[in-house]
Amino acid sequence: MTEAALACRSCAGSALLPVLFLGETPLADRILTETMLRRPEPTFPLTVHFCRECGLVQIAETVPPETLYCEDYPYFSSFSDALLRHSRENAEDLIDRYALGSASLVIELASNDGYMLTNFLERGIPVLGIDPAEGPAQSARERGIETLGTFFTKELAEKLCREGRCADIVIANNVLAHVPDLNGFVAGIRAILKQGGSAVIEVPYVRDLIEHCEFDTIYHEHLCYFSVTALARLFSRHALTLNDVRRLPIHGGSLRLFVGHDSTMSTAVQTLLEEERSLGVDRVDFFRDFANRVESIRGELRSLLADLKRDGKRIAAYGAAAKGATLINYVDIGTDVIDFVVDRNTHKQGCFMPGKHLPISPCERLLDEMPDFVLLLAWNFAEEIMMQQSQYLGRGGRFIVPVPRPRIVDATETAKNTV
Ligand code: DWN
Repeated sequence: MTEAALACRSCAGSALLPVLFLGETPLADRILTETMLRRPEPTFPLTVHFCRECGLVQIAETVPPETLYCEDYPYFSSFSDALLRHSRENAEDLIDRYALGSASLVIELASNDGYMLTNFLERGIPVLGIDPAEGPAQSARERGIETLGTFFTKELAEKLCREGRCADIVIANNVLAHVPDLNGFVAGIRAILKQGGSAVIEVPYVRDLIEHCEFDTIYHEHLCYFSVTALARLFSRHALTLNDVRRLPIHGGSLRLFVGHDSTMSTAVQTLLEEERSLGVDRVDFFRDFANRVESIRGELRSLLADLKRDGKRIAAYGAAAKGATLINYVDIGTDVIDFVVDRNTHKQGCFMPGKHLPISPCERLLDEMPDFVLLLAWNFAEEIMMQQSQYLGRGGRFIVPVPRPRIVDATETAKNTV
């Protein structure tokens, strides 16, 4: 059963204002097998709120993490070359920036299949992974990365420190938004981080989400949607400081945070805080018209797909992504419109997407069947995917990119973009 948060997940304030309701939706990463199709599929309300006291954007419902990150959690980070490149660059930068070596310890929270820690291990730097999803955790162990198959908590942090395993670097990419006990998680980071160490945390940036209308990145795994304003307040509550920050293009726009025990705050942090104040990201009005823009995208995409189907066009989709599940269920795109979805993740092939039960196939099916259009559900990897599918484009295939507004991309446009 879920519980609706009646208090802010960060400051515990009661001034939560609703800004968007995406309906009753299935769990976005709950890919279904044939057998699971025969059982009722759980759905949960998806309601976004803004906290007027600390500025945190968050969903009200909390689905138990044990339900979300169970044995067959299907998300494996290593299926994206762009993400692997992004992670390697991040690791190499950290090794240089903090002069990491054999006497250092890098601990990653939500280490998935070891995609990130492997870059440190190859350089002889001791690592430890922590991830409750057994499938990805086992993949990490098979590549030689010690991984604790559990959730990160303050208690675990204190236990590791008692065992002499405090961290020079704590990495936490795309996990801070996922934890129900946000304050406990940050208190754990404070406990496990050595003096002079740094927690390097990546989160999707709520400013990009709103400005580019990335409503499909809202689903039950993502409990929070962070601004620098809300993050600075969260860390200071635990005697930590947001020392530095960088904006990144990954996942539709993210922040890389550098958090530590010392109280310095870089110009980059001050600048983003000032920009958020002038834009109003720390006030509910910034989010008010978001719901209207989401509704107009829904209408435009439904009309475009209906027109194409009326013209006898065959449409597939690319990327059985969690964000894709939000999109197809909120926009109501079923097997009457989409014939199949392709995805490189072999754990998802042969299964079905949540809610609309779109069948998932290997990517080769695109060239085998040459659908006229492909709805790009994994739009955050558009460049990588369109390069990979250049043959499909070259044979006249076209992609439909759904956000920030639905648009058709063909070989000529991708050629222009690669110039
Ligand atoms: O926070 C999260 C984000 C960071 O990643 C997690 N909760 C779950 C996940 O969300 P997602 O499933 O929307 O993420 P992706 O990585 O955007 O999903 C991409 C999908 O597309 C994956 O199923 C893999 C697939 N893919 C592919 O088939 N061919 C991806 C690439 C790059 C490709 O070339």
